[in-house]
Amino acid sequence: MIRNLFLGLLFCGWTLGASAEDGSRLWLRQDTTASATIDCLLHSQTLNIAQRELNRSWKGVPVTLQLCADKEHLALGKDGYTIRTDKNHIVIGSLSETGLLYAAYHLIRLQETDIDLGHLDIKEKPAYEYRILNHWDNLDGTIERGYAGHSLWKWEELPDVLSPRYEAYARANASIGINGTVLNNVNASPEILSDAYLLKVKALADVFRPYGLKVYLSVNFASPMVLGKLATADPLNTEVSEWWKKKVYEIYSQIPDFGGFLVKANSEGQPGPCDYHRTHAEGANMLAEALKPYGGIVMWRAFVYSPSDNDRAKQAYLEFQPLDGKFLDNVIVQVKNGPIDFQPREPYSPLFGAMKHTPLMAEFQVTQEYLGHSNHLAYLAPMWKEFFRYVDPDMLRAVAGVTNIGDDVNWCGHDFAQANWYTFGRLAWNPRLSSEEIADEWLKQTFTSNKDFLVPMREVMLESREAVVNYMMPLGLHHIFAWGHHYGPEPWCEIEGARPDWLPSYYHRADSEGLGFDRSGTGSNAVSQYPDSLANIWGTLDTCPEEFLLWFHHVPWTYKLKDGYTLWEELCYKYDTGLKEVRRFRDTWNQMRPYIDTERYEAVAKRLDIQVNDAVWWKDACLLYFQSFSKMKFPKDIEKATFRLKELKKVHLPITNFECPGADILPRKE
Ligand code: GCW
Repeated sequence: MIRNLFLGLLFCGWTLGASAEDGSRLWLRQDTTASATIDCLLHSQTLNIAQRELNRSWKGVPVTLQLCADKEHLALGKDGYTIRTDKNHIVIGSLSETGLLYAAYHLIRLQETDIDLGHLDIKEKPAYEYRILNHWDNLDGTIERGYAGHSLWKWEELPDVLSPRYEAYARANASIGINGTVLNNVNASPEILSDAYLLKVKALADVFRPYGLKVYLSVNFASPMVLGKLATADPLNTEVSEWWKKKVYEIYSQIPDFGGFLVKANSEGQPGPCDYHRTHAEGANMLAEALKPYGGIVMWRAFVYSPSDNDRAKQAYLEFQPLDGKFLDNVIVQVKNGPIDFQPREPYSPLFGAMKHTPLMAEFQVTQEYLGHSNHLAYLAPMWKEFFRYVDPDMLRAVAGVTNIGDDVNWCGHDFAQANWYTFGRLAWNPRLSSEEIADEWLKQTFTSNKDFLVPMREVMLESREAVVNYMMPLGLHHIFAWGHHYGPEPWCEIEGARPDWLPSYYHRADSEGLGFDRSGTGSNAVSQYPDSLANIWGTLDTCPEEFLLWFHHVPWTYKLKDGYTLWEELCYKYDTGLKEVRRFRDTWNQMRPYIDTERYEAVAKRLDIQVNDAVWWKDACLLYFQSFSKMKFPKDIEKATFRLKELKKVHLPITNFECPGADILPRKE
């Protein structure tokens, strides 16, 4: 009853919301004046949604939805589909109902992005079977590294009350082909597997199911001890494996299409098989055996590092590579895109390509933990495409994205952060799409197709990630963030007793000679984990691409770069360029007022102001600090420092997960 009431409100909200531009409608803002004929002989929840979507939006010729089990559609798999014009009529075909739903969204997208609809002959097959969002949502409603409010999941109200946003969430995901969601943080509370929470999870799974969205859970490896009161969580102990089997049985009794488990084990203090001198493979396989009879999978994270003499960038490889071929076939090892941790720029993780006998999935971070939270405009497609330049998409079994979604009205905090959710879905479907294509699609649907808006804003989006790299960590610098919140700069940060690999100086290694982490043959030799063809180039100072220079080398301040500038000068120019770029983004945005609604215009403008101030802060903090080592003068043509190092060292942001004041707490100078 309550559920129906909420669903009623939801659909009414779709209509009522038509003129409000608070960002809540994401890229699904099509109006509702459609009147086309939509035919479908069959009925089911999923097909009804597909029909309803077309009924309310499709303005073209009649459309027929057909389930097809012919050779062509069998080859396209369960999520694939065809869309074809047949005389004055469009036929959509798929092996599955979900495929038809995806096709319906595709057709609407074509209409909304002004594609010629005259002679459609489309064949689609997703690159990956698993296209999964990872929520780092805690059961108390907070979100680890979440910057768009509280968790969407109202655990205290579930399962009785179903927020209308659950269905809106599933709909948005289906519209871009995302088919799985891990509901809870990888730093997992065992409580998620309790009877009470499983009922809540089931309630969500029931809402998501018609949209083709499966539910997965992060599990705590010590759950048998905490929930089952066993004396151990040793994966080779029979009582332990029986406990998991029983738990998995309970889950599937309630959620027959449950997707499986995501596990962070023996990483940053989480329990795991290594606590019992077992390997990651032994831990993963024990869970995989429990899930196997039901078709469930284990996504086992390779994000491991411990304080040791070994370069952190090498550790995941050292631990996982020897386990290649030792995982059961329903285990997928989930590897972050880079070897450290979602930095604004990292080379790809060398594990990709080094585990030929193990299914691997890439973990991208959609939430901007290291790219200005929800204050900075940073379109991440170019970053993920850079990864795919080195890692062949066909080598992966799946992709995961750590989501940026919270209960903010516009879902993601920054209106442009919605583009990163959208992009993750589109690239998970087709990693060969270009950053330009995706930006274009998103801008047209989210704002307007007007060229005077589209062209300049596409440019801003495409340049935005490089700008962040420039004003935060150019030339291969990494992890020089402030302690804890990872928002602002703190390259000087020293905390007594802290793990060295959590401190910026571990990464930048600034001294009177130069700057950067020597990972070449003369240093940690992390570069040797890459194929020889790359290792030779990256490991040699003169041939290393400048974007990775300080990642792989400790470079003298006076070393001459390709453009003739010294390292010191180049560093100065990069920070200065980053700042200028963001100012340009703000100026461009300021001219966009005529083309869009005031509400979103103002919201973005406000955040761009913060971003400009933050870029000043980054530039001043890093350059003034590094100058204390280089002892060299600033080039005359860069902008003068606004702040003094002394005053910047005193800045401690009162940051919460929900809102970050940005450089607003600094004396505002522009
Ligand atoms: O980068 C670190 C984050 C942690 C996160 C961890 C991980 C969920 O700062 O907040 O924990 O990565 O990926 O497990």
